[in-house]
Amino acid sequence: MMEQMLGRVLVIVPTYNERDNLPMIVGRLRASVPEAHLLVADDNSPDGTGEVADGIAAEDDHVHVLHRPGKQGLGAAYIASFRWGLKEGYDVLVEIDADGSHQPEELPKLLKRLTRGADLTIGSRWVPGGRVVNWPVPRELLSRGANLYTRLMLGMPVRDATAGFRAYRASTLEKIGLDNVQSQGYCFQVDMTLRTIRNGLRVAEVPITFVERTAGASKMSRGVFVEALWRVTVWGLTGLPRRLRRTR
Ligand SMILES: Nc1nc2c(ncn2[C@@H]2O[C@H](COP(=O)(O)OP(=O)(O)OP(=O)(O)O)[C@@H](O)[C@H]2O)c(=O)[nH]1
Ligand SMILES: [Mg+2]
Repeated sequence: MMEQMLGRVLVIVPTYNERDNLPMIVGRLRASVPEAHLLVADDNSPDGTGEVADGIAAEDDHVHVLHRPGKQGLGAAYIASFRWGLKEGYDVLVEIDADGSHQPEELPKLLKRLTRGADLTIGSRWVPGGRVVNWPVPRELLSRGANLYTRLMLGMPVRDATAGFRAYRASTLEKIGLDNVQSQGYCFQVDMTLRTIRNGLRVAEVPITFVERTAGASKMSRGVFVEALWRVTVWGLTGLPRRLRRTR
């Protein structure tokens, strides 16, 4: 019913060395949103995740694989996947991590919110009802602090702009345009949120329970964090005249 209202849904799963997690996440997605198609976007993982994905796709016509030549960052993997999905005519494009942090069982909630008048829905840790399981206090403080800084610098009414569990309408991606998106990592998520809002589109946050990965290694690095910090600062400062004009 809900999927009839939304049209065709593509769930994009970016992977880099997620061999132990991929079969689990694909199985849970197929159970939770049976009509949706999946696209695994693998950056030629040295651990053979790409071959694992090919094996799954060979057995299941709802699963597709986009092989990329090497590790080029999360943003680049998503941009290439969005282009693939738009060309194939999907109506909704979903982002979800492969490591189990985002629970496929919560995806219907995000999709449902899209049908109730949103152009982008974000699975949010930092709205009432949102939770994080198994995070040490410093990690939580870092995420909360980064989101507070982002909100203040950019003047966006979004509590979890760095979140990577999202559902976009195809029309949203078409309107904001995918050319000139340079950001990677967390910054990619902030960048896309800002572009959505600046195009006058509606962003809705839905509370989720985020579960820290139990298998495989993190790809979060100091570089990813520093990129987000300096880009948000630059956007904040260059956007300041516009915000001042608006409040006057
Ligand atoms: N294709 C592709 N996927 C990536 C790249 N970097 C990260 N990923 C995937 O993006 C998702 C998020 O990366 P994580 O390493 O879990 O980052 P994180 O959630 O901030 O870090 P943890 O909390 O430690 O898990 C995972 O599914 C990764 O496999 C990349 O360069 N290319
Ligand atoms: Mg993760």
